[in-house]
Amino acid sequence: PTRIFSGIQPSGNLTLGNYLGALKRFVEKQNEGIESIYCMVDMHAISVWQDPADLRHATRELAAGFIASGIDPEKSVLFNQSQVSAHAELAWIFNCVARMGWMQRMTQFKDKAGKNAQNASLGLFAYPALMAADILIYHATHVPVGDDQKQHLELTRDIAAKFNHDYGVDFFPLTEPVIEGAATRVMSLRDGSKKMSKSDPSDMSRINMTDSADDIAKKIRKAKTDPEALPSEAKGLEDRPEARNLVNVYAGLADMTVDQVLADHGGSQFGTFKPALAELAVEKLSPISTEMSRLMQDTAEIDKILGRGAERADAIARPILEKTYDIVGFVRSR
Ligand code: AQP
Repeated sequence: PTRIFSGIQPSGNLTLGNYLGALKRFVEKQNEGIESIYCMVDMHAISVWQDPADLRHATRELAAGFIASGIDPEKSVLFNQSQVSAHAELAWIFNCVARMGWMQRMTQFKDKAGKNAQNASLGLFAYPALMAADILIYHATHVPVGDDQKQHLELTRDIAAKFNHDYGVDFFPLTEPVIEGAATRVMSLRDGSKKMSKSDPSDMSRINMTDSADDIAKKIRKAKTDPEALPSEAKGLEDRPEARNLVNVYAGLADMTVDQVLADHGGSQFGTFKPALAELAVEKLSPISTEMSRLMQDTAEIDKILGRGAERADAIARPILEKTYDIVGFVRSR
């Protein structure tokens, strides 16, 4: 049977990249009736230092973002990672299965650790093993993610395969990534070669889900572009990363293909296209941010939802962890 797992880090404001690459997809999967488990991965977030009060706030606001985007906590399982200890427990097993060399190849670690990798946390290095545990503790078959997570998903399969091989079992599934839609990699508004990211120091590089209509319009107006008009076909965007990004975002927000967007807007200058994009972005994002702030007025209710979600998640994870411990040879006598 198909079971979906995915997560988002409460490491800052939710961005348009997180929305188009992840959240919007999650809602579609839930509404297709697929069993879905969605997690605020707070344990991942602290692989880079987080102010405790900010982390608490970001976790609740992220939960509000899920619900405001259309995740129904009755249909889907919605919780924060640290409340289900099986994630951390399975991660230890996977730390012992994964190889140092595999981790050293991870481009996200190289990007985030930067030049001074010796000073990065051990947790940041081991991040993909915890991510594999997040997924495999539920025997999830599919993981909807943005394009940047492809390599981590391959590593998840490698860990599952090595565990199965080392212990001579057929226990963990080889999970498939689901990378769909027109905007699987939304780029920075300031630099078409960099991914739009919560942790980019420049707020002008991203659209936050909580931005006001004015901020959204301003950021799109100031987004870096080239001086050419839009082409009439996708292939005309090949060497124009900034233009391609804005068209992809339009397509993602409007549920259109890139070719459909260009059929309508090919030949337009950015002076015309940017306001159209800003209007569309405000139309799609404003209701979500309004609902997020409404939900954030009652954080006790959010905590209750996360607590209930954690209990449901734990009920699925615990037996899989027990079975894993049994396979590994741990004595269980209490
Ligand atoms: N720019 C993006 N375009 C499309 N999808 C994206 N995702 C992130 N950025 C983009 C997808 O969002 C999900 C959650 O990501 P995450 O919070 O686990 O971490 P991340 O990928 O590292 O995202 P950020 O925003 O860049 O956070 P920071 O700055 O804290 O590292 C994933 O499915 C991801 O693919």
